[in-house]
Amino acid sequence: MTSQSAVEPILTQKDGGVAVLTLNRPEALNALNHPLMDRLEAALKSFAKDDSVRCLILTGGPKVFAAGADIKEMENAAAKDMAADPHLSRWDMLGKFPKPVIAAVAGYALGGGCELALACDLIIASETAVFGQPEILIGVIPGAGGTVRLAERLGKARAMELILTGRRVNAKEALALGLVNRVVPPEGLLEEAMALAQNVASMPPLAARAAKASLLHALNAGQNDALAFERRLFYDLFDTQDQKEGMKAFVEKRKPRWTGK
Ligand code: DAK
Repeated sequence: MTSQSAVEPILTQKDGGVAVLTLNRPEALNALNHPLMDRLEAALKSFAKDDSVRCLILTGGPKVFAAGADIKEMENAAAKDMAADPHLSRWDMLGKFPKPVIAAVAGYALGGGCELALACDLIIASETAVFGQPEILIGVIPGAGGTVRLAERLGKARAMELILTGRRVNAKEALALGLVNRVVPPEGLLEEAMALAQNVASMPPLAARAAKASLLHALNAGQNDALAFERRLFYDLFDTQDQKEGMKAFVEKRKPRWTGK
């Protein structure tokens, strides 16, 4: 590794043409709170401009990728608070990052954590990885691209099942579903991601960017509309009792009682 800067709660590292971003909030399973997302956005902005960076790895380290957006931060929000929250726009940065991004996922990648991985171009999973969109279990829906990007990778039937039930899938099933590129033993995760990233980084950078842009363009016609629609429905659910109950129940470590209101 050539340089290292430790900026909590995101660690950044550069190795040749590859930058590694590590989510670093282990006490909350890397739950994605505002300070973490602020730092992630700042790091992405800086690496987007840095011509020496040709490929990015996003990881949560060897134990957990991310257990989602921070439920404790949004538990009491109303729909209008969510819609007016400037922090939430930070979530768009990764999907719009112009250079190839590889997610290296170990442990839980749930909710917003799964959506972060899905916004990456390639996903290398440790055998310990667990993916899922459990938002429905706390009274909401995926709001950062899950309904759009999971359906893109898995197709309607499989994405619908996972989003309607909140069921988690392990690394093996994720591979069979086409959610990830490959599965590796836990100890080989970063090494495998780095080897792939170095390979991508050795390609002519303008062609690599053009390849990514073209592939996303081909896949994403209509995606902006879909993302905006998803986000609006997600926000609206914050004016329901079921969202308050679902998130409160999570924080209080009990089963929610749904009223359909
Ligand atoms: N938020 C806050 N804290 C969390 C958390 C989360 N998502 N996940 C875990 N933690 C905290 C726990 O509260 C606990 O804290 P303490 O009680 O120790 O203070 C600590 O991390 C360890 O968690 P557990 O005790 O629960 O650990 P377990 O091993 O028993 O269970 C678990 C691990 C991952 C199965 C469980 O923690 C869990 O179910 N977590 C919640 C998963 C989840 O529901 N994720 C979806 C959240 S909603 C948007 C942007 C983003 C989003 C939407 C819109 N826009 C830009 C519009 C995203 C939304 C979401 O992600």
